[in-house]
Amino acid sequence: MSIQTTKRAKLIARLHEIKALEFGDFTLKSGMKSPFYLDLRKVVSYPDLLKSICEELYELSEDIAYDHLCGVPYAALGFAAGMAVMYEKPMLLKRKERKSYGTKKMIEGVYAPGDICLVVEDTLTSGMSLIETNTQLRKSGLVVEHALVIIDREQGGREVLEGDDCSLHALFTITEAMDSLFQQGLVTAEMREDVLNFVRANKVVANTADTEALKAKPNLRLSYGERIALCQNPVSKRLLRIAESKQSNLIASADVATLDELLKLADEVGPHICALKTHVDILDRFTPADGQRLRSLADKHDFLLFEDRKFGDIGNTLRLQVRGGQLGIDKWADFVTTHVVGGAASVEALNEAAPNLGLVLIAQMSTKDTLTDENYTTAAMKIATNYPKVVMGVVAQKRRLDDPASLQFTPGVNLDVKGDGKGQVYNTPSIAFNEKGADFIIVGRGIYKADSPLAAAIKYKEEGWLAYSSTLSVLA
Ligand code: S5P
Repeated sequence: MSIQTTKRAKLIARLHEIKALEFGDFTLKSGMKSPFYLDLRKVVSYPDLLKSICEELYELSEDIAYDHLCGVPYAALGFAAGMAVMYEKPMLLKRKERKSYGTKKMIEGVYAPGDICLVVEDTLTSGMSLIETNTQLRKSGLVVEHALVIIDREQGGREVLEGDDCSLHALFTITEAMDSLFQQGLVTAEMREDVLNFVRANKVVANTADTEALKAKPNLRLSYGERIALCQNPVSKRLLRIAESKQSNLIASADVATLDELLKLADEVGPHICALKTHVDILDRFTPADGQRLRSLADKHDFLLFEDRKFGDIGNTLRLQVRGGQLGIDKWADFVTTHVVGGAASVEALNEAAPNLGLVLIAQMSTKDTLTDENYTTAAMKIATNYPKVVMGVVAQKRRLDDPASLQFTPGVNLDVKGDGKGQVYNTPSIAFNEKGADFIIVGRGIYKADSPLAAAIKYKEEGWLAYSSTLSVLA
């Protein structure tokens, strides 16, 4: 056994000894029964152990360049502070709640925009608290690309973090911890099996090992979190991550006439949406600099920018349109719509011109007498699945593709009216999810024309989440 292995084995044994890792019959906060319980908060009472863990975490981070450390509150504060003192690394503190007086700062400490922050967490389950910390740090202008955790429970958090562009570095996976305890005679083979079976059966999100199994069960409606691992497009991963953490599948379509109205609406409904859909060519004025103002709001409230440009031309023109012109779409948008009337070549041309933009294909329109018939829609959906790295999914009214890696965006959603007298056909969020196979609903006038766009956004968010939740299958 190498020195390295011995050190790690001792560490896990000591965690077991102080009952930071316990086995038995436990009832979790959720009411669920668990054969083990992990509480690394206890470690602060054992300076020797705290020091060893900090040493190990530091070793794990040796190849990562960073300016600051930040622990996810509260459990990881001791570890981040320990590393900061031992290795003279500046630390930042993230507040759990915003101060109600004074500066209202969420991040305490001295830093500059663009500084790199390494995040530290004790245990990783769903990854949601780490993501919340990453989001706050990024909103404050810091760059977050890596996270250190002590124990990864292997319940899917790694994939959730991937969707947040954050690489995970874990001291132990729960499998490694259980193997080591078993080899040291500290747990029985049966106990090890019980724990590993429990984590496998209780995935918060799917991990990569489940990918094939999930693909083999195409009729299951998977959660947004589970689908993060299946999607190859990085913008899809981000969108799914936001949907899961904000519990919102609502895309607000901000078809307002002026830039000022657009910015006001984005700030108002921002906390409740996963993306803001724009038609910036209908605004009274717009330059790429205004795109950056939208970008700041998107970062502030954690939503993506979806420019509904509906491209539809030959490759050369597409390249000029997406990169040039007065709108500079590729400088600020996260994803865009495109018609595929020009065939797969349009997808390739757009991707070549703007490789970071996610593409959503218009496979089927919501209008009464649309020309997107069965054949067209099927062909468009085929193109979507043929380019999984580039295409996020389709705008459609009916799911014909059972590929959980492909997202369906469904417009034509309104709770109050059935149509607009100009061809638009409306359905409720419930019909969109239950009958039309939507993954995300797009709501325009239902929100921006409402007396209170904020109240309307909350209503559509809640209805959308309820409808989505009722269609979920449990991952077996
Ligand atoms: O088939 C479609 C495709 C799109 S992207 N039907 C649509 O209505 N849309 C867009 O969704 C449309 O351009 C508008 O921006 C939004 C619907 O707005 P609403 O006011 O009718 O909810």
